[in-house]
Amino acid sequence: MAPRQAARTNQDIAKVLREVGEYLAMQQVPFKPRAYEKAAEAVEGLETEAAQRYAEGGIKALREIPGVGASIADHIEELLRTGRLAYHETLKKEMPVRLDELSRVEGLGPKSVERLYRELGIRNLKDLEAAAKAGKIAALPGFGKKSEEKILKGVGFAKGSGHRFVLGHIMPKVREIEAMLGAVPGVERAIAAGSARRRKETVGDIDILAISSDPHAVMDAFVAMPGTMSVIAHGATKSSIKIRPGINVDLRVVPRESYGAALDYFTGSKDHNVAIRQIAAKKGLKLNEYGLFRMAAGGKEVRIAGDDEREIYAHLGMDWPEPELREDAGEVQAALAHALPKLIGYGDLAGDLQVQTDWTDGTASIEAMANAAASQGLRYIAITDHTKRLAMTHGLDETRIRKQWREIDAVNARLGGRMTVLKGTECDILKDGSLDLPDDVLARLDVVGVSVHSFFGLSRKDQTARVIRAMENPHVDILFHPTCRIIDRRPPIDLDMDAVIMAAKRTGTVLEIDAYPDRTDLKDEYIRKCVDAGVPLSIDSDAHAPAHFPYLEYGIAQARRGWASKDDIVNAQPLEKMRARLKKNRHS
Ligand code: DGT
Ligand code: CA
Ligand code: CA
Ligand code: ZN
Repeated sequence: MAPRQAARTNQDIAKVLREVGEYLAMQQVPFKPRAYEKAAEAVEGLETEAAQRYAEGGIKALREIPGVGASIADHIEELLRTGRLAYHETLKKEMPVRLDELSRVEGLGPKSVERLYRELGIRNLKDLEAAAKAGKIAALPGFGKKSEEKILKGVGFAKGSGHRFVLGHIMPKVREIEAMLGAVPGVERAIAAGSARRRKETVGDIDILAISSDPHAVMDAFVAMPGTMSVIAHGATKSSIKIRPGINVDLRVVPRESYGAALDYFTGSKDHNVAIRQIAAKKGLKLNEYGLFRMAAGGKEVRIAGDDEREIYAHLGMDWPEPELREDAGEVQAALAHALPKLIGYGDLAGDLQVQTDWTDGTASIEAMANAAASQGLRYIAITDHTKRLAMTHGLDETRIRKQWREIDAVNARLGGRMTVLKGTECDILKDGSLDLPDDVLARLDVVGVSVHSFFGLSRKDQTARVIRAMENPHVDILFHPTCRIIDRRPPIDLDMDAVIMAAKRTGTVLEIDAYPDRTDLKDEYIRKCVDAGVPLSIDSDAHAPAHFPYLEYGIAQARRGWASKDDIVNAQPLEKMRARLKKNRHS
């Protein structure tokens, strides 16, 4: 076997753990796959490198990572010490498929990967594409023509999407770069443009703009930045580097008089740029990354705007569109008609309605989570631990959840009104759409969230019926992470989203925007449909540790990309107003 690269960074470790989970899922081992998946997520979400934790606190520090139990901590130790994991290699030998490639194909779960390998010898994306094109997959019992077409489409998607990065994993780095460049002598401003400024859920690369009186100094500092893997170009006004974890960063130094035009141009999107350039052309103006120009007599170009982005839009007769809206999805027309939405602001959330604690798979106590939320400026949280079907998370049954209520009462008494802790649940939706807790328990909760954690592969018809049945339960307030997608790892479940949105409207069920970085579920286009239909939304962190509350930012970003305003988001409202908008209180 080819020598493995040392698995030392958090992302390397997460990748190996995730693959172990997927191999186990192929072997139809129960529960364990999700435990590995959870551990992978936890490692990826760490603020410090696991290697550093281990160096400082040994195996004990690894066991303290949220969702990492003793045996997985041993695995991480082995990875850190030797760069490999024998268990992973054994599993891989039994099933020599390129999981990193195949798991990116939408609709292709571990069980299908296993069958395709066993029956057709498919090991990688290339094999898969060839087999699909030759009609071999359609011929397999249980697959058929339709799955084959879906797989081919998924292959196309996987080929194109392999090199994008989750916004929430990259934003901390973006801010670091902005701060680092901003501190270089001569730099007046350094800011990220591109998809990062538009807060797209994934970014292909990072585009930074700077104004500086000493471009050489900025460029030299940039290419010498810590974490640089390679320098692709080092020029006087434009440089490009690759930084860990493998993402490219472009830096352009622009003159002050062009800053607004350059910011607008490099923020994009490309389609938005094309649309506003046409508006400029209709007015007889020329817009490019240097400025907005009018043609004077003798063919001379006269700059009429350029240093300020807002001024450019004003000259075009448009209101300034927030970067999150710039996808040529109607914002250009709305800006011309002075009818842009007033988006929810980044500081507008009052509470968080999905929080896990150490009663299940979270790392911290109810009180510690409440204090962490308070320090982020929130006024209330709902404790929503998993229910018993998720046995590996020690999901709560009736007895334990009642016990938890007493603890919540005690915590509330100690918090003295600084923060309110609500009694909630993340109740499992069973295969038939019934719920994992009895109605009389649900009736006593402040916030009932429900979610799918199993049978991801049901047909669209069955999956949609299952989810809608759960939403029809009069005690159910919120559908958590509605599509269950995990970016680059798990395709969304097959739901008829229009039907789900209609059901939400009809039943008064809130749909969640789960802000956990690689979930960001709902995605922007569905949020927009909810906003248009008047379906209430929540933005929740899905925090499993005190450090996860800042993830709310990515949920807000997604909401803004979906044109949501403060009024669309139930937990942007003060406690009593939020409560009044939950189903139980609207209907009883
Ligand atoms: P990404 O990096 O794939 O996540 O997406 P962006 O939007 O950051 O795209 P990128 O990095 O290729 O380019 C940054 C911006 O530069 C883009 O949003 C708009 C602008 N831009 C790039 N190429 C073109 C082009 O050919 N025409 C126009 N009008 N704008 C462009
Ligand atoms: Ca970019
Ligand atoms: Ca770029
Ligand atoms: Zn969940």
